[in-house]
Amino acid sequence: MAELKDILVPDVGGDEVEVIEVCVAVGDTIAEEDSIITVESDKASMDIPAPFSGVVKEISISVGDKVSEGGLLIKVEAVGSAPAETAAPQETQAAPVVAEPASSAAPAASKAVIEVTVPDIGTDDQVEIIDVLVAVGDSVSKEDGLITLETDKATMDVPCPEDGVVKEIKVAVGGQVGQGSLVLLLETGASASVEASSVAPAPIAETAPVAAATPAPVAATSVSEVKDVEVPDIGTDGEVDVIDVLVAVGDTVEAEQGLITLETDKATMDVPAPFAGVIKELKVVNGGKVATGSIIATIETVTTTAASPAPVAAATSAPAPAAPAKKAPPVQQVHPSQSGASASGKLIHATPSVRRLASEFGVDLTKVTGSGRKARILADDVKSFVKYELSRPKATANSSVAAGEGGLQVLAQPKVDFSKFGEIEEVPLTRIQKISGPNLHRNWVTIPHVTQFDEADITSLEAFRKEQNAMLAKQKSDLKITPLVFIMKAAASALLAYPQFCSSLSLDGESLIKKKYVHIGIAVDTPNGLVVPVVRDVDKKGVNEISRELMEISTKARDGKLTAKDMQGGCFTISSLGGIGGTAFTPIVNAPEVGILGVSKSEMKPKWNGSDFEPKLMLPLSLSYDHRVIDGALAARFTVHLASVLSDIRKLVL
Ligand code: CAO
Repeated sequence: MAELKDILVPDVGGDEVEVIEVCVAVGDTIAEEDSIITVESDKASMDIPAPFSGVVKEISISVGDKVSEGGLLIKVEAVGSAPAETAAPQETQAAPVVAEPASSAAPAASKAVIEVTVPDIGTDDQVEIIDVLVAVGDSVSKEDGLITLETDKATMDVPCPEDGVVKEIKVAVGGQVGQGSLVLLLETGASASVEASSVAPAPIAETAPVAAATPAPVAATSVSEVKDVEVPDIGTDGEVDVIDVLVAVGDTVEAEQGLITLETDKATMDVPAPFAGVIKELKVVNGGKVATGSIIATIETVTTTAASPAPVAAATSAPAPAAPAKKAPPVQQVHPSQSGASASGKLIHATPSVRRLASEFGVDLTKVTGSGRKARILADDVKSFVKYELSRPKATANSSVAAGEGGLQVLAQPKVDFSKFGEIEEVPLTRIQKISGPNLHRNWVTIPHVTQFDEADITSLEAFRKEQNAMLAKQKSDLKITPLVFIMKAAASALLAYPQFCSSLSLDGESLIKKKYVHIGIAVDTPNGLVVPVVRDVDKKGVNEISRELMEISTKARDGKLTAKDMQGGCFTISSLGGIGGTAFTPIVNAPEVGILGVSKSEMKPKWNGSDFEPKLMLPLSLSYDHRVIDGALAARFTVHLASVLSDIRKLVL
């Protein structure tokens, strides 16, 4: 029978860590190594994998809880396991997320060269090295990334176990490593060199086999050191202004975190902390001056040395006294959802906390330029990116809109100095252009447009229109009927016949809002740009009334006297370029409407009547529509209806 087993918090490299994600639910079947929860310490986030497969029966923690080693996470009904027994905590623990490095050396006074090996990476398999982040001769701080590994689940950095100088690198990009593989030799300042030690090298501290080891108590010792932080080479001999002090005494800072901001005559720059620690003293003030080598602050660094939880069996059989083995900082394991490789394939180097910050702000890390070592993205880079994105001009008529709704990304406009090629003049956009441009752009990129072309035989309509205009002229009326008025009437008829065109998509895209009125917007060309006043209840008005209204609103539009109300409430738009020319065009849907009719110049064409060619005045129609709402067949029916009404306007009274 299946037994119920506890899964406990393994060694998480610290006292308490916060649960930031619970990756399983009661009833889930989990496989060995599947992530159970993600926890976050002040240094890293890490997944805790299942030590065995089974079905989740009970979850004892939730997001926001603080957990520590040995705490109960979940109860799992192990599949195909032996009968239940009283499991000692270590028998049911997940494999430790943090393993011991092979940095073992006996104490001595001089420098030491230690071996840095790959800690527990949560898999027994070999994984690929996708980046080597340091070079021989580099000074590295504790927790600096040394190499980046990629498993099938995540990318992770192998951090440096302590401050030192890289003496020799034993791996290369593209190589394969596993737990315990030698990464590099590090010369450290504090502990002994292997050669200097008279005692036999201590056995490399390994994580005890999960089912057999009883960890010995961990004896931790902390050594603190107060170090000066100087202004690095700032590329100038003189003094520069301190324009911002980014930290205060008592602050805990991470390596690479900005301490102060300097301003030269060429640039502003942050001076980062070369190592992590606590600010003990600040030697600069806002508005002060510094030069290369000036002391900025003193930082207290704390180095914790912990005895290895060596297996009992190993400890008793070890012939030589084991030198204290340094506990590696936790591997900065990245949750699969934040894997180092972006969708575009670009590798991103950032710590989990930076990735988390980016995801809180919705920042796509592939767009952020890293200013840390080897282009590593720092928290400040994410913050600067957000500041820049918020401050830069939004979608204007000629802008390169980097991010629209739906994560639309487009390439930035190339910067061209046109004056290099001849004389130029820069003219500001009109107010209308500045407003309509971004709207047109949004509609163009967010609405899936299709344009249906058709033509209407308006031979008899034109004869009728001319008769009417002749009569109006005789009556000394100022009224003049243009083809557009009949097109508006025909459109109203088509909107009533196909009400789908008289609708708008709800904002959540879940429903259609059908309008029971027929208000039609007319695109009017004005010296200041395009405006779209609305003629209301076109279906209920006569040709003369619409003609008068059209004349009034187009005059008002050209005089710049339209009010916002004049331009609201449209269900459908007509853009007529017939008075100018052209054979067809593809108008842009005027959201939230779903259709727009473009009208081009009518033309006499020979039309076959079955026995002869007849001259017919043909009016080109271009119907653009939102394909999310309108199907192609419906659009074709709509234009056929329009053409049929325009060919025989008696149908308007049917
Ligand atoms: N085919 C042939 N002749 C046409 C025609 C057509 N489709 N449409 C209009 N005409 C004729 C008219 O009959 C008139 O001729 P007469 O003076 O001989 O009678 C002449 O062209 C001018 O008409 P109009 O443009 O003054 O009047 P209208 O009612 O057709 O249009 C308005 C009014 C306000 C829509 C128009 O002036 C306008 O601004 N059109 C531009 C719209 C526009 O810019 N759309 C593009 C939007 S996308 O950038």
